[in-house]
Amino acid sequence: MQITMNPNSELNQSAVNVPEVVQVPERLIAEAKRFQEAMMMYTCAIREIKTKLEVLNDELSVRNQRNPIEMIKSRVKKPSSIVEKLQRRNLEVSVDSMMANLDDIAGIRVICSFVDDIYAVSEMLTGQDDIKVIAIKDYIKNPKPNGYRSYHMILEVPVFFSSGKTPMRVEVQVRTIAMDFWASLDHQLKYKKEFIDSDAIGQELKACADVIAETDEKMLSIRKSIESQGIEIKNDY
Ligand code: 0O2
Repeated sequence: MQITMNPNSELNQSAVNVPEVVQVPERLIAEAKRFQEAMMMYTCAIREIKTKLEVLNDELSVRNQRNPIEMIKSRVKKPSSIVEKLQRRNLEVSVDSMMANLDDIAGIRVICSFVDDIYAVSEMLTGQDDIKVIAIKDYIKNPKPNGYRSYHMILEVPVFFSSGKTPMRVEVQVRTIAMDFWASLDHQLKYKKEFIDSDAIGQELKACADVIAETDEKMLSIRKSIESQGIEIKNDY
């Protein structure tokens, strides 16, 4: 079958108006490739730390019949958040600047059952001889004024690529299920703060954070009291 085109048809007119192909500068293509490569490297660094955490959890669950880790979540920071953070700090927006200045491109969130699990897991991880601790912020012993609680670590882990060993930084946030529940909702509600009485809401959120912290403490003391009676605690899921 042969298809013929009317030169005056609308379809043909729009084909005539197709814009010329835009030439993307070589420099931009090279930077985009470097960005893609950097993201791959951060993803691999996440995998290294995640494996270490999973090994610890498996070992402890066999030894103690109880998993200290409920869940592990991870993400690489979105390009828009990277640009926003670099601009907020008045830093150059480039791949080199991102890698030199931002420690939270790779992020892991570890959700533990009890508060003492947070410190046990964190110590076991930082005690490994290939892990370098860059910074620690204990927002559990020193909660943020808004009530935020979590244990933050910036760690450096060696990742072996074809070109050799590269130290990569990963932010690890460790918190209980209850702290995670609060932080997740706080994160959502923050976006609406400009439309509401943020002072009153802030106080209510802080009050919730304090109740949650108290509950975490109570749950830990209940577990200890059960253990002191020689009763084994199991979490099978
Ligand atoms: P996202 O989307 O979770 O990655 P900065 O990163 O410059 O804002 P700093 O001192 O480098 O601050 O880091 P800090 O204080 O250790 O906290 C960084 C991360 O902790 C945040 O990342 C949040 O994930 C979490 N966080 C800190 N404070 C709060 C809080 O009040 N509420 C909640 N829900 N989370 C908090 P990002 O990059 O801000 O966001």
